[in-house]
Amino acid sequence: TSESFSWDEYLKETGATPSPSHCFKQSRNPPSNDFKIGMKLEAHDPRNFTSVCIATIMGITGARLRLRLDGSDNKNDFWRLVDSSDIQPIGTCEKNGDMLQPPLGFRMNASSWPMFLLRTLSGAEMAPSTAFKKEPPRPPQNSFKSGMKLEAVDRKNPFLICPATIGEVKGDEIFVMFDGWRGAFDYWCKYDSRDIFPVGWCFLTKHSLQPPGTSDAPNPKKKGPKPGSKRKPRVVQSSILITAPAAALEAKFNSTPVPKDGPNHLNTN
Ligand code: MLY
Repeated sequence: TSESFSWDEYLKETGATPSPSHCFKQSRNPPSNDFKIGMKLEAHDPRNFTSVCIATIMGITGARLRLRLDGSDNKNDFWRLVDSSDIQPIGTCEKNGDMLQPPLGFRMNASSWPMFLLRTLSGAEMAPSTAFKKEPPRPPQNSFKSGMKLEAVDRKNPFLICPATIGEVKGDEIFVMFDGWRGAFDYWCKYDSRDIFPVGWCFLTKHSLQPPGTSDAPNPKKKGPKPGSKRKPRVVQSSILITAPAAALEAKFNSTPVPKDGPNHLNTN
């Protein structure tokens, strides 16, 4: 269960190191969540980012808000950190000389938007500007290293934050691998994504943390390298290794490129 998951024990078990906090575009001491369910604010429409819409807070979880765009359905809720630059107090849009837009998939006829807006805002409890926190600066460079642990939003189930491992680093991107889920939920993202957090973030912000999955948990019967041991090279036993020149071997074994240390080969145990 999630209550029994302990990073301390898990890090010992896996012999892994946590990603240093300076790797993340997250506040070193996490912001408090001063919002309340039912409050309204302005948010960029995640499905149409140039639109600023009215959103209602449907839930509060750690330093995150569960948001629903007014006039949208209940199938497109999304989550934002309290220090996200995607959210702002009501009135910000108008102050900037912009217009509030209906969400993509507005339930009603577009012509009813002005009246809908008026009604949705009248008597609404507006989130106070003090609840919005400044977005932390982005780290100057990608300092993640393959094998480092972190906590990451499961983008297929974005209400969940789970233990994960950096599988690969490529330029400004990192491959986030969910521990124990055999790759089904893994994704590439920018190193400065707001969906990734240092080990301990959930504990500090009182957000629930999922335990790792069990599909590739350590299994003594499973063949393969023991946790912490180096992977054995693949074709060492072949007799032609002794006689064939290096160039011929290259041609024979490298004709179909296999990504070295690619995410599908990495054992997270
Ligand atoms: N019941 C869903 C949820 C999986 C969640 C995986 N996350 C935690 C990486 C499923 O099994 O598909």
